[in-house]
Amino acid sequence: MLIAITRKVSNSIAHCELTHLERQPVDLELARRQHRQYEKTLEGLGFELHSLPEEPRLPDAVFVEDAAIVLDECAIITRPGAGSRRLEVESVAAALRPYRDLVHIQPPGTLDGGDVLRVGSMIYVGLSRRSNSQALEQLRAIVRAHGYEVTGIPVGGCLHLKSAVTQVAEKTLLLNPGWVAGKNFPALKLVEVDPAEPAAANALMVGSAVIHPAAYPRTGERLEKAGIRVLPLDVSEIAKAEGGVTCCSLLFRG
Ligand code: CIR
Repeated sequence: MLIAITRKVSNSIAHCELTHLERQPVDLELARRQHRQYEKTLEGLGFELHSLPEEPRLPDAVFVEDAAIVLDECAIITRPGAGSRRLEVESVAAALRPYRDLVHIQPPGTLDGGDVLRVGSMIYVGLSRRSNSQALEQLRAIVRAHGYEVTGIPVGGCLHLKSAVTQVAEKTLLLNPGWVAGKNFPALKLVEVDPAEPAAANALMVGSAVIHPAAYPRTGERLEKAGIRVLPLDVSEIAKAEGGVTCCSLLFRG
């Protein structure tokens, strides 16, 4: 059974954390409609949806990806780098508990799920403003027994590693070479974002297709040319909160 954990958009999303973007008004109703469409797309792709209730006092709580890393063998509950986001993890942990043994990142480690890219048995961890080397070492110790190799990747110019690079097919990554160096991934094929669309590297791989923001059609074309089926979604309001399509779900086999 394929499971998707999501969480409804908070009515306080206008007070979200922003690092690289100027604050712009978020249309809350539109954000909720776009998020519902995202959830429906996942349902249409065969995921059983666990849509958590809104957390009105946690503006960024819709971005459930940052609260956990779900592997086949266990789930790692993060300690988000932004203090305002630390309370998001407990409800995500509760939702994951029926499916996985849970292990928690401990202080002084900080880790956002958006900085964790798993490709097969490789786990790449972005060393960003949100995620530090103490958390990387903890993660390495947790997953070693399960056969994963953990590598730190310097990230600059964007929020998370997965703002800069995501997996779009078994051996293919979509990447913005200005934010993360392609040489970090020598064994993988790379598709670069269109230079006019620097924020287009965040795609959500779902089976043989990817969910990708409709705002980045040129990069969408590059993906199609590489033989990847693209499902464009309008996520304009989520993007104003510096979120992408991976951030809004945790996808795993139940
Ligand atoms: C934040 O700055 O934490 C949120 N406004 C956006 C988080 C996006 N999450 C992600 O890319 N995984």
